[in-house]
Amino acid sequence: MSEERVAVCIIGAGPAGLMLGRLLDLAGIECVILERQSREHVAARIRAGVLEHGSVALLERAGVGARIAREGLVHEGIELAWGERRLRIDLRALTGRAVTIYGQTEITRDLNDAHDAAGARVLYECEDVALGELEGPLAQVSCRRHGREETFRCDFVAGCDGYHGVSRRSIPPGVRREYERVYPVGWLGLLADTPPAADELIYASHARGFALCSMRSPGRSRYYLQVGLEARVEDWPDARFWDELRRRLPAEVGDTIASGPSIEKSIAPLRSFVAEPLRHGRLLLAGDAAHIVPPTGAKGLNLAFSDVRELAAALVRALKDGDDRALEDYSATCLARIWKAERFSWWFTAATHRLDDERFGARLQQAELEYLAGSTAAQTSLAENYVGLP
Ligand code: RFL
Ligand code: PHB
Repeated sequence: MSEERVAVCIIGAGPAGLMLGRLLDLAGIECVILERQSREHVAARIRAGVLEHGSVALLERAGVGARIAREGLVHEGIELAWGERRLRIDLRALTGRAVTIYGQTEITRDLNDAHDAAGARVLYECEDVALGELEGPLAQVSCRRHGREETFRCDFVAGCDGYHGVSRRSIPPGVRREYERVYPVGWLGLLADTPPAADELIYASHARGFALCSMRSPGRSRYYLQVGLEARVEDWPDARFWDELRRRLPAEVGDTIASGPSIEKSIAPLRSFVAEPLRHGRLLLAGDAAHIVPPTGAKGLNLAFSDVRELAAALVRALKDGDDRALEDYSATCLARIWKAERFSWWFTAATHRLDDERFGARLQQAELEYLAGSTAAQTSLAENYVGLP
């Protein structure tokens, strides 16, 4: 049994926790990161791919901007497709901004390398992490690691432990309000070392369900198919995936798709979720621990980074200047952005996925896409949300 005092105890070493740790470290604030999984497990999770300008800028500020500047793919537009129609949304022309394609696996690696170089404390394989005394003069976080009980006493706990973590559940039910929408579908993702279908991402709406053509590099593609909640990865051998993908894309795209063996395949259910408030006493939630968006808008990681940017600044003010005002505003400041991202992610999902068998809904969807095709105002609205609201 050991007991230790730190300023900030961060739960979770996903992008939110690792980034917060970097920003605090650079500000000279002592922190420790406790992660349930092994480092290898966290590093192997294939997830986000699209970064807003603000997220790229935050990587730079955290001292890990060099590789994304070299290897990130800057995309100035995205494509929507339905039937044989293709519509390019010119992000640059409509907003002056672009997005960067760079995998979450690479972000995790860059942040971990920076933590290693700085000698930061990122503790993996922490079991039974438990939070206590959140409303007392010092919070307490305990866990078991390699058979040893460890306790941390801290000024603040940052709950960056994702949707399934313990932090959010440490807020009493009477204080916590949760808002949720569950969709009757999931995304089946496939990663392959094949050249991408096109130069830009293609979001395809089809009677058989949504499909997305994305990428990680000029030689590595990432594709997604809308599937039912009963779908299992074993039911989707590669050949079935490639066949289904081709059927959901305009023929001129489908006919040129280069297929190949998958490197990874996984299914994620779609969900919209927000927990309010983001603060309870000495606990502050950030990232997926507080909110989930369906991946259609590519907002999850970007939202996690904007939470953490606010949180780092607020913690620095509280711990260095004794000024708690930014911490008091933290929840409301973040929730304003979170709900806008929830709205956009819900809208983009509803406009492109088959969510029920209703014929009326299918016709509305078609009208939505045709309205977009004919209206610069509608395209600007999509574009400004996609590149990230200020
Ligand atoms: P994470 O990444 O879930 O990390 C949380 C960490 O906490 C650990 N943990 C615990 N540690 C200690 N004790 C406990 N009791 C713990 N419980 C959990 C976990 O092991 C984990 O390491 O949350 P974080 O850091 O908030 O990051 C959020 C992002 O990962 C997520 O929002 C994005 O991946 C969402 N997302 C996308 N976001 C984008 O911005 N752009 C995209 O293009 C994009 N594409 C996607 C996505 C998510 C997807 N899936 C699989 C859900 C595509 C997909 C398919
Ligand atoms: C991805 O490349 O993983 C990706 C791209 C765009 C999205 C979601 C995921 O909207």
